[in-house]
Amino acid sequence: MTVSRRNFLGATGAMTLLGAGVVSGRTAFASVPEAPTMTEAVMQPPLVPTSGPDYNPVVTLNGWTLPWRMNGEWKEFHLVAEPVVREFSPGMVGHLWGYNGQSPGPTIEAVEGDRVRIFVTNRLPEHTTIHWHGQLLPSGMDGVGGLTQPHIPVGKTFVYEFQLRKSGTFMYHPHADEMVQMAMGMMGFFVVHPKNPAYRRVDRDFVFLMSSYDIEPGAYVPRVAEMTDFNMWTWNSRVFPGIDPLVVARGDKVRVRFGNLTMTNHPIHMHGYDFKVSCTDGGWVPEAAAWPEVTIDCAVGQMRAFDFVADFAGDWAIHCHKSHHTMNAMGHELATFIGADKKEVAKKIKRLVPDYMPMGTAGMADMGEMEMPLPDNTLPMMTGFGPFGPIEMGGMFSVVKVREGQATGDYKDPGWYQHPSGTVAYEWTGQSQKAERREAPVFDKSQTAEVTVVKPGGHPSSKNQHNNH
Ligand SMILES: [Cu+2]
Repeated sequence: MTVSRRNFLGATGAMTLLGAGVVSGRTAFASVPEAPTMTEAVMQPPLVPTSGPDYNPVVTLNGWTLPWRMNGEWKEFHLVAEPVVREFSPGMVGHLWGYNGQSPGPTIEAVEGDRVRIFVTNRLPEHTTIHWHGQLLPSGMDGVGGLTQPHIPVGKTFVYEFQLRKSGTFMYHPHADEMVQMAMGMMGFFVVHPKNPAYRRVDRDFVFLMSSYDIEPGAYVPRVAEMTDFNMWTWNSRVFPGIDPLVVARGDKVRVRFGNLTMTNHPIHMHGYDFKVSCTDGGWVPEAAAWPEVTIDCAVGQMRAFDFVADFAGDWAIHCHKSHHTMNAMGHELATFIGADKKEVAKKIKRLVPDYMPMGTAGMADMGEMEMPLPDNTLPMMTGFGPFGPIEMGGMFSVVKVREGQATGDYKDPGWYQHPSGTVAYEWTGQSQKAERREAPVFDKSQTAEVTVVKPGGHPSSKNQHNNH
């Protein structure tokens, strides 16, 4: 199989293809294939195979597929582990580690039965390896530094060779100084297509990896020692509104595949449809056993794929159902002021801080539209504007855009859905019923409960004991 160089170079992003592409016949093993690199977080068109077994290539949200060359019966790829600058969403970049210019690295696609030879060059400041998560391969190709191979030293290139024994949904990531290297964004998708191109074939096939970062407002480098308190919840190291929409034509068979390399689980929920869970990193779920869901949880270190037929036109939200994971960096440490009257306190603060504005007394929705000065290189907590106003989301959120007549292979954002008249929720303008409202309970000092404080050590403290006399 060969890469269509023309198709590849016709891509929209700024890609530097350093002499890679088609190499026919046997090349001397001494030559390492060139390592293409990507400089922008822009979704590239699928890399359509022009020879060899046919398959429908995947689309990587805000990403791209790694070109390869044939060398005899080997399909050769070249990954370069290196520091990268990744834009999370317009207005914020992270200084991460990744592969070939981006985090995550480029998606690797191949076909069941292929022999793959993957060159890995280490341009990080420390050693690394790559583990091929989910692949069935010789133990010595499994990429666990110290256990199955020596680590790849700084500046060196190692070669991994194995045959792809089954099709499915996989990923790659380092197995060396893992806490640091994954917290810095080192990971990539690895899709193996079935040998039979008709098997479980879909028209559009989207992939993304979930990763999380702790980047303090104003900073650029993630705090790698963080274990639980992340503030950037990403798909392919992007946050809403920077995540590509999933654009499909009405009637398409659609697959969405994702993997989780964060430190917690993510229940991925899609609106407007029920779908069938079709594949995990363990393999295909037999069609008769694929179970229906509208939310599928993806635990740490797992991959899930679901399929649906895009029968219903519209703009359908797709997001993690943990509400803190659909928020961006600013605001996670806000106190709750719902129901509090902050007017008096605001007057006092304004004497000291003239810009101060009280927020959150009716909820936090006002933050979706607020424009207040932010520190450099950070994003508001909730953001993104739709045709009806602020969407009040961030983080792991995107939109499945199902459109009548979207051309095959066209992934361009078609804009907002034009709802047929009479199909949008509307304001009631007729006569209102008098609403019965409960008053908030009034704090009554005469009803104060008596409390006896018992200190550790056992006996009621005489100081804190309530005196009834
Ligand atoms: Cu989540």
